[in-house]
Amino acid sequence: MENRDFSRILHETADLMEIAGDDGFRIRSYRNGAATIEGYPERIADILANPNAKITDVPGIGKGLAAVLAEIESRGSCERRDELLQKFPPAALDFLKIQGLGPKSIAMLFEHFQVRTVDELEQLCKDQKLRTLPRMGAKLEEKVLRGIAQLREHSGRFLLNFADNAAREMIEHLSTIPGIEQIATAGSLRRGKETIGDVDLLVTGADPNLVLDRVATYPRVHEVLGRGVNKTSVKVGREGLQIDVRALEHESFGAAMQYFTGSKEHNIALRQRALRLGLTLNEYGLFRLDDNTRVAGETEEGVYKALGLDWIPPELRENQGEIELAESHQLPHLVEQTDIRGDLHMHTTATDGRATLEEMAEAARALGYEYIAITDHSKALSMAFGLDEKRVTDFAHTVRTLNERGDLGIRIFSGLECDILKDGEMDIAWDALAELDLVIGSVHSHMNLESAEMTDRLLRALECPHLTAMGHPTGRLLLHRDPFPFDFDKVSDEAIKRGVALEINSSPERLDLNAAHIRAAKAKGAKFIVSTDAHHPKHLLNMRYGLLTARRGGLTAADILNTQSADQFAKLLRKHASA
Ligand code: DGT
Ligand code: CA
Ligand code: CA
Ligand code: ZN
Repeated sequence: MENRDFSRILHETADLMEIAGDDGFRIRSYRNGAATIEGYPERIADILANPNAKITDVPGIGKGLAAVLAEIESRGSCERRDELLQKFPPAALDFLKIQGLGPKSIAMLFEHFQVRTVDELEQLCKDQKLRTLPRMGAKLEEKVLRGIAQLREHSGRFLLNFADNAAREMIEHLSTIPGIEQIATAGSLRRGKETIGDVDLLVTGADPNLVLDRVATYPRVHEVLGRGVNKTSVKVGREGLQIDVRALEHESFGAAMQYFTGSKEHNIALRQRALRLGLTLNEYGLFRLDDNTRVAGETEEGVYKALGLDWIPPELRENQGEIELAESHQLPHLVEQTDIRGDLHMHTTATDGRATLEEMAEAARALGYEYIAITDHSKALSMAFGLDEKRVTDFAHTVRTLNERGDLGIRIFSGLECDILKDGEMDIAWDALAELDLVIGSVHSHMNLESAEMTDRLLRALECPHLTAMGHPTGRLLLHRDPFPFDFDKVSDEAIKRGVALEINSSPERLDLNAAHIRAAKAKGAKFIVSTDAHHPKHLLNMRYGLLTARRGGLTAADILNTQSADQFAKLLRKHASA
């Protein structure tokens, strides 16, 4: 249980209590608790587990909430939540996930229409029934319909890191099977897609029966969905992520990897190409149409080669021009982890991070980085204890001294994740920003502006000469909040003109920019930073997900500023400052 999970369950319970019309004071205490926990620097689970620590010492957590938190820790729910889930239809939690529909409206819908399912709610909107209730109108009906479409898109999908970790654990569980040769990840996970429907694993070498039996004994399996001769599908964990495991012959491993990696669109285009060459491609191999001779299949490279193509990195397999590039040997040399020399976005205990500057520096040094930028929040995020002008200037000074002493074994750039206020003004005065090595400008509030107003806000922010990069530029939270609307073309043009980089935020909840935006901006000459937004040393490892996203966007090391050496990067910053 991470703090985020506690916070989510508290919010959810507060929402359910609001639908039920519970006491407002109690609801507020749940919500305040959720907000505190979300930004709290220590892990709530650790505090609960530590006999020498008191959870009631956390501000805003009284005796009542303390008991609730202990319950959530032990079984993922609490008494009031369970009661309300019993009382309301099972779809109540789905209703709460529909953007634009709050607990008060849901209560009214339950009362007046006795809606039980999302489908029924959809029908009500289509029949224009919502507008017959007080304070509901045509606009809300449209909003709810959009929200329902989104909910359906999101449901049954998982964040990349969640699927990645589940796959890794399953692979470890299978790795001791006698005779095993290879266990590989295929599907959307191998392509590095931002959300994952199910995990696809391929296994060679061992007796298929042994493999499929072993899958079912994985401790987190809670349902075996099906078992065939070479394939088994299971659901793991409370969340019910599906894992498909296929046991294969060595000789068809390459063809199976190719087939099950997808994407479907890429595969269809590839099969058409095979047919034009008098070949047929399936998950067992590449065969001649006339006499069924096997042409390739043991390795993926062999399959692509026999089709007259260079091997295509999985991240590019979306049928967006990669096959043509592979044919003419023009595929980009995509950025790799070893190209990355520093991480440029992270938080410390000065604001809402969980580790000190020294701890973050040590973790980054251990990863082999040459430099990091510390970018704590600015004062608009008062909940996170954001920095004001005085603290910004002091911090810049501290970092200069630290670098002069040089005993951290890694170069530190002084930075700030500066809030872009509603009107596009920077949250911190320019002369204080000028003291820093770099500034990431981010939107954290007023995300519901109309597109034109949001565009103006971002263009205004770009006028600040100290801005180095736009942080998580579209504000999306995967499976949770859509990007805020704005004219991406206009804003990225202006960023390019002013030499401001675009961030690829590697946090698995964001992966912002996405691959399509990256591609479009790269085509116009944009520069990028790939950074983790780490709030804990372990988050530095999320670089992996940002890089997958950068690769899906076709980026090479040359497109990314933090592939430069510390000196080169410092020079870039100075040049930008004096431009
Ligand atoms: P997901 O699981 O929704 O995140 O996305 P994928 O791409 O992992 O999709 P999945 O698990 O349904 O199938 C894995 C791969 O198998 C898919 O990327 C391509 C291949 N595949 C599945 N169904 C078909 C199909 O009907 N035609 C073709 N050509 N390939 C398919
Ligand atoms: Ca899949
Ligand atoms: Ca699958
Ligand atoms: Zn941020």
